[in-house]
Amino acid sequence: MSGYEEAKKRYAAAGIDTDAAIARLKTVPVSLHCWQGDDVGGFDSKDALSGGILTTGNYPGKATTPQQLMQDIDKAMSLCPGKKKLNLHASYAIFEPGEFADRDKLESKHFKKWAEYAKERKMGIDFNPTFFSHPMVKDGLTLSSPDEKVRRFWIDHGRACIRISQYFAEETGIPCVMNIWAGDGFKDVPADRLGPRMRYKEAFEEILSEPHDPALVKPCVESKVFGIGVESFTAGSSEFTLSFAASHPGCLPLMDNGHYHPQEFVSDKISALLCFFPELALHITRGVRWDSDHVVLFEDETREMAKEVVRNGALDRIYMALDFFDASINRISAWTVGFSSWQKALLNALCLPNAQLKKLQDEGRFTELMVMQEEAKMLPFAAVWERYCEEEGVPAGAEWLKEVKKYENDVLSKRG
Ligand code: RNT
Ligand code: ZN
Repeated sequence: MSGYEEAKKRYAAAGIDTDAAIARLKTVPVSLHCWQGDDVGGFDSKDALSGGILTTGNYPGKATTPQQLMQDIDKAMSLCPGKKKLNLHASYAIFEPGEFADRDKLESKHFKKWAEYAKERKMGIDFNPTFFSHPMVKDGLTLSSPDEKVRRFWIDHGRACIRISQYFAEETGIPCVMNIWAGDGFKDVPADRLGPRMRYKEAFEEILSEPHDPALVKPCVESKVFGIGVESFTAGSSEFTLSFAASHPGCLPLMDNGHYHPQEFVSDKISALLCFFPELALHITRGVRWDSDHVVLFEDETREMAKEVVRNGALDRIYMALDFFDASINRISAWTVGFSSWQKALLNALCLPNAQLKKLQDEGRFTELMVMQEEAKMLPFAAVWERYCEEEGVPAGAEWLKEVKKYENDVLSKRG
């Protein structure tokens, strides 16, 4: 008997159908973020990364052109099992030689190559306006700036992005999740907190007033507790974005698990939001001591978040995207480990006796609940994962690292 057949029997004895779990996972899209490939650089500006986020490290071989980035994404995706979606930022617009459009003037034609790329691969696209790394970020503010010209520029950018999101959805036939995150805030104690937040609110409303089909474009608002250089105040705090989404039908809250106090857990917040929102969105990351955006690993909180998505029956209500950027390691490996870790977490959650565990809880049998939850950790999950990878035609285990090394030798090391 193969390792998988043996494992399948063990799971079946616990009431779990691993074939069904694998089949289900194959239908669930997860968005892979383009920005791990070039340290959030983008193609539209030479400005250094700013806006409260930061990459550290200088591993050689990063993509500097659209062709390189597409080639690298292809490589990473070929090593990851599962259904993919591509997550783009507006700063990844592709201009013809001599052409340029500033962010407030972006059009769908500047993303035609990405739409074609995604269509050829039968993927959907998610999109993000880019409210950072740009000279129009004034005193750390964009949509909440007291300067009317600054605000106008960024509102126009947001509206342009709604049109581009609609274009992506129409081209690919798959809804486009458009996430609004701006790092607007203050380094030191502000004298006025309400003013910036009211301006931010009104700016969001103007952006959302751009005509779009709510079945095709899913606008989200992402909160954050603080950023580097804006430690004292963030306009888009958790209360702000949640209240905004709750009071603006069609707008989804987006939780990034790096954006809360270290003892707050997004795994606990998912069910709270599911009580009120028909749909929500996640940025899956790994914060080490702060919102450091380390590569996602198959660790406790990752697993717990996936469990909450799966056992609440919310795989179709939660848009899942990865969000990390580590410039200190091979970027293809970073993508592969991060994407695969979330795949593992979802598969693991699908292979747990969720209904039985819930029953134990409801019957107040907490001793058995603890014992059974611990026992479930010992099921032969590796064999199920390997079968999933095999069916998806990707190398399981560290086999894929050999391919990355070869790619590094043949392609990445030849980049200037
Ligand atoms: C920043 C937010 C945001 C960005 C991306 C690049 O703290 O997490 O989602 O990481 O938009
Ligand atoms: Zn994020």
